[in-house]
Parts: sequence; C-alpha cells; structure tokens
Amino acid sequence: MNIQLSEEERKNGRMDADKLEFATALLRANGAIIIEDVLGAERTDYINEAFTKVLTEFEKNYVFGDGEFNAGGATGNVRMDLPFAAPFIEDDVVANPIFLDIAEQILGRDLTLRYLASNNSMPGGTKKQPVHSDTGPLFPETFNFTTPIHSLVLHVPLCDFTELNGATEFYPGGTHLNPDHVFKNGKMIQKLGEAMHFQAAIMPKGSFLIRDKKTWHRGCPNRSDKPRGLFTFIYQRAWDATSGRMPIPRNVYDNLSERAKQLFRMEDISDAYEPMDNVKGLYHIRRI
Ligand SMILES: O=C(O)CCC(=O)C(=O)O
Repeated sequence: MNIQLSEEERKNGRMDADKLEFATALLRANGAIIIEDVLGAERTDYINEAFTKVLTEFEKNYVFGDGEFNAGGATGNVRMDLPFAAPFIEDDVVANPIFLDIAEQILGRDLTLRYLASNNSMPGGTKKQPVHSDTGPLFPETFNFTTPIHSLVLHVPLCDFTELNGATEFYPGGTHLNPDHVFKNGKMIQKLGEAMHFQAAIMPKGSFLIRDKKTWHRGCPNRSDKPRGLFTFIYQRAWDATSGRMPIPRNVYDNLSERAKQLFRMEDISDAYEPMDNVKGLYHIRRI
C-alpha cells in the first residue's frame, strides 16, 4: 500500500500526526514503505534533467568491471556517486522533513547521512540483480539474534517507476527481521528470495521508497528506451560507523543549511576537495 500525501502535507513538509505514526509503524513492521510524490513532478523533472547529463557522461567514460550488481553487464544496472552539488544536495532532497520526521523516530534525532549515490537501470538490461540486502550483520558472531533497524535507505525515483522500466523489487513483511547470521549467507538469501513474495516498487517520480537497509531487494532490467534513474541515500544511527567517509569540499559544506550540516557532520570535510560538478569514478575523489 502506497501512502499518499495531501496537498497541504506536501506544502507544509509535514504529515498529519496519525499518518506519521502509521507510516513509522508500517516501516518498522514491513521493512519498507512508499510515500508517493513527495518532491512533485516539476521539481523531479528538473533534477532528472541535470542528473541525466551527469549519468550520460559517466557511462561514456567509466570503465566497468564485470560484477553482476552495479556494473552494467546483463543487469544494465549502473551505480554512480552523486556529485556533491545542487540541484541534488538541497534540503528538499537530502534533508526532507517528511522523511526526517519518520527517520528520527527510528534512528534518533542525531541520525547521520553517510552515503549518496544513484542506482540506474539502463535500457538494454536483460537480467535481474541477485536478491540481496545492502548490509551484512552487525554482530556476525551471533546466532538467532535480531538487530533493530540501525540504518535506512531512502530511494528517490527520478522517473515514473513501472514494470516496463525495471521498478525495483523488494521483499516486504519481514526480511529485515531475520536474525543476523542470515545476512552472512548471500546464497541463501538469493535462494529464499526466488521462492518468496516480493513487490515491485511501482510509484510516480519524486516518491520516496524508504526501507531498512537489511530489507531484501533487487534491481530489474529496463525494457524502455530511457534510463531509469534512482537516488540512493543511506541514513544511520550516529554511532554506526559502517560507511566510508565522503569527501566534501569545505566551502560547499559551509553553505549547507544547519540541518544538512548536522546530517553530513561525520564526512571528510576539507579544503583539499573541490566542488564536484561531474563524476570521475566510483568515489569521484578530486584532490586539488
Ligand atoms: O536499481 C535498483 O532498482 C536497486 C538497486 C539497489 O538497490 C542495489 O544495487 O543495492
């Protein structure tokens, strides 16, 4: 069930209290929720236009390996870091209050934003990604021990997601509640995923698909003739240091809103980086 916002909620950046409580409870129980059309079509089209230019350039110049997840190949799925620049790094995208109202209840008010990337299903793919979780166990030595949600993935589709263009498939209803040792066994996740109920994230552009990082999912081949872009952001509990540190130019950081600064405070903020208006490689680090 996709959650709908009223015009007023979208404008105010705030859901009604009952809806917020429901959305948060559903995310905890289901492992994923979709809130439709948070950004609005016009804003999403504007972002997508800028994004597609960067992605096209990246695809032309980047040398892909032969991994089956995010490296072109049969899945046609291309992972690209997001340039740390407008119109991507703006508050309605990275510090959206509709998202943060939910995320703060699950991850704490001092949550952090540790990962900014995109997963793009390019035309011509023929194969689904293997079913996977985006994280291994926090306590790999334990058995039959379940960790609560410690990080959330926010996916923002940049075009309408349909069966034709490879809407992400996810496994609602409890894959995130598996005990930690299950997350060590990628082969078992794939085997179980082949037998289990899944849902295609059919949603309009600018929606938010929010999921526990542990929730199983997979990218799907795009049978349309246009790239299917998807932002992927990972928000974490403040003490969770399981991510690399992103290089952020000091002058760009200094110009962010106070909320965005707080979210990015764990990153590598330095004068040694220059603003990124294009993407050179996997982590596109550009030292001056
Ligand atoms: O491209 C997609 O639909 C999702 C890909 C993804 O989430 C991943 O590679 O982990």
